[in-house]
Amino acid sequence: MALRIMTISLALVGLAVAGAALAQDAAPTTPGGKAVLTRQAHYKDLAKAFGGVGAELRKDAPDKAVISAGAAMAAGLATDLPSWFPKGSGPEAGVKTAAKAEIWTDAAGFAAAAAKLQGETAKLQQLAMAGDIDAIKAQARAVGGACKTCHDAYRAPAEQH
Ligand code: ASC
Repeated sequence: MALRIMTISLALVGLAVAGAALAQDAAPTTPGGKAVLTRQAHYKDLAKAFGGVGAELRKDAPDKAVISAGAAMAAGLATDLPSWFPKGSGPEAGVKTAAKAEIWTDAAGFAAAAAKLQGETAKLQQLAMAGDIDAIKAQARAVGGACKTCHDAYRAPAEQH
């Protein structure tokens, strides 16, 4: 009897935990929460565009048209990137986000990091159109460096996402 009640209690606790997890993953309704999801979708597009360039560069005969298209997409997204961080879309948004508070408390530093990405992706786009694969590869590394510099300072480590 006691065991049975305990089993039922444990099952209820399990349901409550699952319910809380569901509640946390439910679509956000606040502007900040919505902005987090929009931002994450933009970053997926950016990773796909830049990742596509990298994948093409690793081929024996990279397709310059594919590289140019990916570089143009990445440069366009980088231009928009500062608008993905409205106030209220940080750790206080109430949804899971890796965006650190420093994005807003160190707004000048973040703006500089975004400008760096814009410069490096614009350069990648130009070199992609020029078509020298070795130069494009070197510049792709510079873009990756701009991603990393910003992530190191302004994005929480993966285990905290
Ligand atoms: C990518 C991607 C990133 C960056 C980063 C560079 O392709 O999705 O977040 O490059 O890994 O350090």
